[in-house]
Amino acid sequence: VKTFGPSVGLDMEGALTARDRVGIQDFVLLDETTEAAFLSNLKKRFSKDLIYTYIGTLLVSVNPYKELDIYNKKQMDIYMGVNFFELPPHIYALADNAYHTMLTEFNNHFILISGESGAGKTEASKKILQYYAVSCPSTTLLNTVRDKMLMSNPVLEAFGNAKTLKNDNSSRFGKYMDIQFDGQGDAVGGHILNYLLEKSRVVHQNHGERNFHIFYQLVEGGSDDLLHQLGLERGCQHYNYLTQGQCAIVQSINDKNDWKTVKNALQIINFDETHLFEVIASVLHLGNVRFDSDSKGHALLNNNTELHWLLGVDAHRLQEGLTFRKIEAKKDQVLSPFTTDHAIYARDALAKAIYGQTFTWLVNRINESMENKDPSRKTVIGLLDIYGFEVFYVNSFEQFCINYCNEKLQQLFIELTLKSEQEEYEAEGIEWEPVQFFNNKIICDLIEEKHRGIISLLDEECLRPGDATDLTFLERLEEKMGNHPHFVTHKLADKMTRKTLERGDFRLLHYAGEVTYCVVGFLDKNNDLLYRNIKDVSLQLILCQIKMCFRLYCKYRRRPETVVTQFKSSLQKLTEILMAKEAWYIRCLKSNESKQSGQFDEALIRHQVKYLGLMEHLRVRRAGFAYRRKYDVFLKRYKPLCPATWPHWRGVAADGVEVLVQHLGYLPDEYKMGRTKIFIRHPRTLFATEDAYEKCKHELGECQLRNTKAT
Ligand code: AOV
Ligand code: MG
Repeated sequence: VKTFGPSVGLDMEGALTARDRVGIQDFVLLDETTEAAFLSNLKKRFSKDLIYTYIGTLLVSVNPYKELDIYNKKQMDIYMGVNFFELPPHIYALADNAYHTMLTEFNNHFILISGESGAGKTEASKKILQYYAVSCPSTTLLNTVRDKMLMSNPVLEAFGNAKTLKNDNSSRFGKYMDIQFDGQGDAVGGHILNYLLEKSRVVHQNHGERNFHIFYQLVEGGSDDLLHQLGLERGCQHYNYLTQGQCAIVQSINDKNDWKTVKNALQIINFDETHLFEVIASVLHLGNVRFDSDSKGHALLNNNTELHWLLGVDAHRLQEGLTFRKIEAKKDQVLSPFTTDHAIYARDALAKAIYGQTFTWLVNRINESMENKDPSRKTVIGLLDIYGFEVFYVNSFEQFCINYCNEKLQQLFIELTLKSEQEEYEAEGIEWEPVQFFNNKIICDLIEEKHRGIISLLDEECLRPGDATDLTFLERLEEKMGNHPHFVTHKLADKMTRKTLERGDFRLLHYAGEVTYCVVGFLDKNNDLLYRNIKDVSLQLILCQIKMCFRLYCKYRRRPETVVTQFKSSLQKLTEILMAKEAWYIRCLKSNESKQSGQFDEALIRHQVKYLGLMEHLRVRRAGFAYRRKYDVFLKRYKPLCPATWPHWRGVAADGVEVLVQHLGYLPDEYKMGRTKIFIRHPRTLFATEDAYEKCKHELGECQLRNTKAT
């Protein structure tokens, strides 16, 4: 059971007058729960580089876009094992509390980190991992597990993150990492589940965006020998797959240095990297394969194409796979020639498949290296860091999946916060009035409901033989969803703008804002099919290069489930994993759109505060009882305030608390005695008590107080 309530933190930030200086460090203690007061407090703290604020046990974090000197060993030591409310809010405090609760209660936890693209989720998850790696007790043996856990980060970021318009290091895959601890609190292993990598980025990047970091790191940072061995030239300008976004070189990114970090990390995880980079190089070479067309319009490989760099692949088969489709007619196999468009499509599909498989393989290898070899009892803390909600000028299938995922996490948050609050009151025998939330279940249903949701319609179109296209999918959507309050049809848009719209898009009113999705590519991306003969080639390539486990590919022999349906079931499984654990929340806010330090864009932040449901969360926290604390903890802190409890209370803690609060003059309506905790309705009651405690502390002297506490 958590033994803390809202943080008062007077110890570090001085007496209550500090509220004016640095704001309130727990929103629960704000005098009024208006949005204006909320924002003003956040802004005040942000201006002092205080990026963390609590709402009870939830941590709100505002991206500072600059390095703060608050993430070092010294800070870690300060937070280790200290009561949550006694120090200024920090991500270490949350990490530490989850850890100690896990140890004392021997149960599983997870930390849900949410917020839109660029809000600071990945940074937050790294800080937490570092905290556990550095602060937990250690033995030499286990250090290797920790190193591997830490090193998995730069590797996965290199292969799974990329520069987007929203974030120079944007996660393009979802990641859930279990950190496993033994009974002593030693980190003994780790396991990663990865979710839907944005593979389309391998072959196409929008203006101002890049491919995955690893490609640039390799061609910028790789040694002459390595590049020579892989048949690569130095510099990204030589590669089609690296230059479409026209921003291969970015100021904020140092590919050469990052290359060193990744190489070093790969060594620690014990990788045979050469083979890995052969595959990466193959993708770059593939991207440079060009096609001409013959007099009949059929695709021919351009003369200058050097297929031998696609190491391990029979050049003839590859050429055939890229320019012909193999059709099986009865017992015969017929080769049907491609147009150049088809050939490009086949080439890109192959590149995406190779990269996607390599990524999966990489995650598996990292998991093997972090595996807990000792199966004795263990508990876990799960860290969830997934791509945040994103809206671009043009949004496609990828954004649809990413934003759907964020709807699901918001849904989980709503259910768990409401549920846990309700359960706590119930468990403690306290009556309460629930606060109304906007429940985004309606949007989740719109997307994922069986037989009726957008995903079902999309799959139906994907599986329908004949003339299904992206536009027929759109027509079906309009037909079935036209009246849904969160689906905007063109017809409606027409009426409003009085323009004739011939757009291939639909609009969803997500919990976090409106997004217009362009349907072009939805069917293809959802099918994610590889022509059969190309599939054989890619299998051969991957088997040769990284000796990939054959099982992985065998699954694809049957017609696979569509991409979005696989994603839907993986999210369902994730929800189940999370629901079985105790939750901790970090809500990350993006301070401005231009990635500038010191800029607090009030409108942008207000919007996020709204859709993240922070005000409602605060109200729920305050509606019943803003503050709660276990009897023994409450008594331990405030017992000097009452002669009957000072210096010792010999009876049951609950009785001591009752005597204490009677003495302090708490009115009957102001507090409730639960089964194990005291619940206090208004923060001001606590403030008064805290004030009295501060005064008393001065009078008694720190020393005497501490000695008596210790006994
Ligand atoms: P995200 O994970 O939430 O976006 P990141 O964690 O990658 O966002 O943060 C984006 C950038 O903001 C980082 O690269 C840092 O430059 C800066 N930043 C974030 N948090 C901090 C911090 N605590 N201190 C200093 N700088 C920070 V996305 O993955 O795009 O949804 O998909
Ligand atoms: Mg991220």
